[in-house]
Amino acid sequence: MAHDAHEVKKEMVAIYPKKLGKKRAEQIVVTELGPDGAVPEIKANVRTSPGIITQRGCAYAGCKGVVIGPSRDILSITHGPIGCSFYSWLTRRNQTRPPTDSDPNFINYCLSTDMSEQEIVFGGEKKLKAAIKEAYDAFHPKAIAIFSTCPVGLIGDDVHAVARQMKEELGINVFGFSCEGYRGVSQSAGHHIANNQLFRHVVGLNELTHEEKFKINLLGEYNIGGDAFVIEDLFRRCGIKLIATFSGNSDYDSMANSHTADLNLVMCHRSINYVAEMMEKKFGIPWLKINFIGAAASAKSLRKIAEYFDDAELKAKVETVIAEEMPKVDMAQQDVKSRCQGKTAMLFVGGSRAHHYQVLFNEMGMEIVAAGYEFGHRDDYEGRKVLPTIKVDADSKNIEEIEVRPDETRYVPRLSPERKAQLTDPELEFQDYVGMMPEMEDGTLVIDDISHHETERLIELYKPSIFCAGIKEKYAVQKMGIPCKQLHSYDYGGPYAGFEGAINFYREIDRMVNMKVWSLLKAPWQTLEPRPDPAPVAAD
Ligand code: CFM
Repeated sequence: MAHDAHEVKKEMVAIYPKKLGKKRAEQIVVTELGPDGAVPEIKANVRTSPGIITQRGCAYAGCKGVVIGPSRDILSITHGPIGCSFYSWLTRRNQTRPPTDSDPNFINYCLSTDMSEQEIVFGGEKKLKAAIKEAYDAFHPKAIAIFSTCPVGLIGDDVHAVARQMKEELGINVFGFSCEGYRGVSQSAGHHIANNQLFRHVVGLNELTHEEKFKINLLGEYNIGGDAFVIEDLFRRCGIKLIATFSGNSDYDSMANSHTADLNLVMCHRSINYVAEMMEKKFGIPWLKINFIGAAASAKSLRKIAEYFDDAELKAKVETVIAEEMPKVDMAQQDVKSRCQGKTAMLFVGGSRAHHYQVLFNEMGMEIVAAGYEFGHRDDYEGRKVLPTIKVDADSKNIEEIEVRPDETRYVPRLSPERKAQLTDPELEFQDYVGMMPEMEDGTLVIDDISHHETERLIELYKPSIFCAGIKEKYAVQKMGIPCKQLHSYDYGGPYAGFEGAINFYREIDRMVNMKVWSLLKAPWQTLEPRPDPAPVAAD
């Protein structure tokens, strides 16, 4: 398996036409940590080249499906053709648990204006208004969110004007999102659009106060497979008061109340860093990057929170919880290591999990041979320190940047300048994210927006023990004789967060990489003639 990653890269891009090969070569790098902690530059968050078969989704998916979708009592209406709505209906396995059976929970519903030829030609605003009215009469929600699909932008329906009118007419909060699928190069654009509108129309509307000492929000945790339930339980046991999660297992009132917290924890940096930054500017709430994927990472994250609040009692409670959990984790680790040590994994998923899940594989003694994001930006790969050097291209300029100023009455700095100055240890990642690449072994391949051809070549060359991706890749990969774990939906499994989740994950991966069925399959490279070497083309 000893492949030279540089050679693999050359070979992978050699098959492309020259211009495409040059672009892909900038999106494929071999990790190498420089003496000053610098990593190679990667090209990311750029348009996918047509025809290469990408894993990416659209801006509507990022806004409706990812950021707002998991919230249970904001009634979501898709303004667009029925297909957009249908394919965003319960596909993400984001779970929710209303406090009682009589509390609202709209997650099971799928509401759409079912836009058709009539509206495309004569405009859809009338139909949208009628849909909002009908939805209100049926559900009486506190808030209604309207999501724009591609045709809305093309024909010029003004969802924001409709939202304003209906807000006045119904007396509830109604807001729209200009998240047409084409708005950006991937779902990442939709995250930003969702963040902006949540900040503008929800955050800060509920002034409920709390007596508890350690008040936090959890940003960028979407409760896939029940992850948020596990994390909530850890907070409860440590005496940490969770005001709001954006947006797993969340409700409207808690998000509206989130400005009363004293710390924002950022789990998925890619999808929610904008809210963290804006809340800091407007309300003075600092943020901290944490990761509850992996047992060691969970312990570290709890310790970071305790360090931030600098409270002896909290520190002691955190240590008690870690001490209660770690023996079970250690036992499970020992067990799976005996069968998984030295096995290899590849992770190509999203904008944060390709990084976070490396921790779990390492805890099992497994090695990461290649990883990449679908739609991460350079800061997710190289760390936020590269932010000032990122060139803002026309596609990014399309997405609104809200100008935020300190709130006249509600801006309260949570830390003294002296205390802030103490929180500079890079390990703490206080208002910082170090990114994926600095934490990877030298010589590992990092590939942004991987294509189908590259996926196949990687598998043929490295024959990894497991490939992690999503439903679009799963069966293509498995037909090659390699087990594929879905890291978006977790297949039918989870939770994988926290200590309990880590044990679940070890067992699942152990089962998958040691399953005998894979050795009985004949993969194409075992039965077909080897493909001829492509003509060499300069890759670098
Ligand atoms: Fe964040 Fe996510 Fe992810 Fe993401 Fe996603 Fe997801 Fe993901 Mo699928 S918000 S970037 S847009 S961690 S839906 S819960 S699994 S691609 S790595």
